[in-house]
Amino acid sequence: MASRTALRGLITGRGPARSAAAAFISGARSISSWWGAVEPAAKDPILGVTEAFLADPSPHKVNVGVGAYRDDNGKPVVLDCVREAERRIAGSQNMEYLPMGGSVKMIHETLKLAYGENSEFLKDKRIAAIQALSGTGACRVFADFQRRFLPDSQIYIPVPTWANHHNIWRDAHVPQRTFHYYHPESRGLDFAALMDDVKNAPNGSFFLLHACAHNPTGVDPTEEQWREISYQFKVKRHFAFFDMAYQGFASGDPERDAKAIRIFLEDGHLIGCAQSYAKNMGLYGQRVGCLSILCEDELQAVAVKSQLQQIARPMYSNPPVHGALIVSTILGDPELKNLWLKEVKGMADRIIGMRTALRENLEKLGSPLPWEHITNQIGMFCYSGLTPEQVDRLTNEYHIYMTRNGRISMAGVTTGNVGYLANAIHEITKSG
Ligand code: PLA
Repeated sequence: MASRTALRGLITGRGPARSAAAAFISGARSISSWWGAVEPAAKDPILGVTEAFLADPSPHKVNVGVGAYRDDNGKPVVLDCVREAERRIAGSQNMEYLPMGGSVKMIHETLKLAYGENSEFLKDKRIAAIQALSGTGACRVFADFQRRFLPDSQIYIPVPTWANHHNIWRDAHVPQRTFHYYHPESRGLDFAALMDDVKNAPNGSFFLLHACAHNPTGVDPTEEQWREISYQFKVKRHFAFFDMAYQGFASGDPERDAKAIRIFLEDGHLIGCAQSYAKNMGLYGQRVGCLSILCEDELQAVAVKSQLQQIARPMYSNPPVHGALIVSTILGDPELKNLWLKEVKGMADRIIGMRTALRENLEKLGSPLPWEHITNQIGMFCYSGLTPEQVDRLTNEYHIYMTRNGRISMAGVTTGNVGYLANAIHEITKSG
């Protein structure tokens, strides 16, 4: 009714109809201004690289931005064990909701990977765990849980870390502190500074630790260093939250890559852990992962799990079913599990081979710079030491896409592009 009067007012431009028209227009303005203050968000430093890559028409373009595994032809990979699991599942899967906490079978198999096949904690039902929306979702639910039950706590995050860690704990309103991790001069671990930060943090602080294949640096503590870190955590009664997004990608063996966690367990820590099947099973878009918290006893684990579920319920209600079924089908069958282990090793080995190839290519070109860190670092990434300006040149002049912190996703390097990549890096670094 009001709008009809307003419309007439607009047409005739007279009398009360005219003011009705004015009111309508200003009303319309206020409606359109609901989102008037919204500015475009900053581009994501990692996923924004993929967007830019996709928009580039150059036939020479190379994407070594996001940590997504490619075969030697640069193609995304669906693992054979996943294909076989899909074949077995086909037709038998219903589309019912999973319970709020997710697939019990998938969670059980996943916990065995982190805590050990014969873990006493699993037998004693001391681990509160829910299926999570991959590693990101696991971290986020944990951060919300931390905020809800220990609202005065903070989280210590390594420098540098996966950029999204900052967003996750920020959005959960948990204050962030940092601790030393990478030593730029040696391109290795700044162990002394790390230990100082652990010692100087208030007793009972929360620390975020990368369980293996640290992103973005590719630098992990040695076993001995992990033991010292664990010991000091015990002295200080700190809480270790392990983000394990690359189990299998460091050494090629998921069991070996769980070593840091096992050391903390041996030392009697009550840890938290985020696990992801994005990388090690190639289930990126399926969003399968697990959040677990080791508790004092079964009773506590039941309580903690119920609260984790309660955090998930208003957020996404329950997790997706298909990826979880793929995982439980693979890990629940010894033959398929063996095939998976072989395929994880295959992916890790191809990356290690590409590290050698990239370094050799740079050295053959006569690069005056040291490149040993390419082969010393482990996991999916090489923290090259290239500056943001040099990365911009790689992108603008050579159509090579990577994050501006100089991180190269070795998983995107292939026999076909390694020469081109090495040459471009040499061209932009040879003058020093
Ligand atoms: N934790 C770390 C340390 C990661 O590097 C990533 C993914 C995740 C968690 C989350 O992975 P998920 O949610 O897919 O399981 N990091 C990627 C992708 C591979 C990304 O930024 O989302 C990366 O390129 O750094």
